[in-house]
Amino acid sequence: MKHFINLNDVSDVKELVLEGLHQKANPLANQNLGKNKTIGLIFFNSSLRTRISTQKAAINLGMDVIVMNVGSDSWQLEFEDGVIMDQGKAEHIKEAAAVLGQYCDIIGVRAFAEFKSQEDDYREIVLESFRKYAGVPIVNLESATRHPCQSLADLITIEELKTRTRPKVVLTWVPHFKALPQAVANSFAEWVNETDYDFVITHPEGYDLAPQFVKNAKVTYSQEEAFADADFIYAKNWSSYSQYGQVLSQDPDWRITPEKMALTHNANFMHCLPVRRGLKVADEVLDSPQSAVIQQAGNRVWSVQAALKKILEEL
Ligand code: SN0
Repeated sequence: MKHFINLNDVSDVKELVLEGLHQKANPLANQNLGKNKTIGLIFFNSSLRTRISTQKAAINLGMDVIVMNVGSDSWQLEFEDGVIMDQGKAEHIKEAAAVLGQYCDIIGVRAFAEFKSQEDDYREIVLESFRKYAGVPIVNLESATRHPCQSLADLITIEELKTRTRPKVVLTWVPHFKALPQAVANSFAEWVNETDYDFVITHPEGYDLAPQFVKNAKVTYSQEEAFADADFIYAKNWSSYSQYGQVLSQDPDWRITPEKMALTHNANFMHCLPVRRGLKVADEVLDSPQSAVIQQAGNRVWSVQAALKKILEEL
């Protein structure tokens, strides 16, 4: 694998999920693969799981790790071509990415949607600039539209927990007062659409995800209908795509409660974390044995370890 930016970089999703499970069973089996290789992790936004799980995976593969927070620790970067740089941004991505590529064998980048322009966010200006100018493989640590490390961990978790060969998987919108990115939901839909799971997306009107992610998934505005017979409830808030970046609803009726979980086929509860207790989901659900959120977060190590292994094998 050359890069791990989006699903187009992956030749076989099923095989990558199996690789993740294999890494989990044999965490140190490829300890020499990354020897004398350096990964640089560049964060434009906050992180807990992504930061530590990627470091852990890189260490398991024998790599050295360098972490940088852009903004607080470095120059502000310009991404537009042909501008006169007479404002706050001191360095252009053309130089910054190329220089980082001189120091690192692989670069991981986290850059959330900025919500200033749908077009800029959806053309993935930050990640694609790194791909263009760094000259080394790029790993997406959550970009404006996608979070593949999360989605791969999600599929690994579903494979571990499923009790039916073709589980019913439900992606449900939950309320939040802030405008959150669509990346996790987009990416989850994109990856689940590669499986043969029965896949349903439910959200209030106005929250349809971009069509290229929804594809042929069933969409319903009735959460109750979606939950019937579900094996997995994947909760996530996202802001509107059509009224880009806006919070159109904070309806508390969309919160996940034990009563709603009772409508399902004894479903596992999933969330990428961080989760705001009480706002999106009741404590009783998160604290119940049905909650898979810690196992899911644990699987973040094996998902990125599988992706890094594939990249290292081709370096
Ligand atoms: C991010 C998101 O994409 O929704 C990261 C998820 C992995 N989540 C948040 O920004 C949550 C912020 C909050 O205040 O709850």
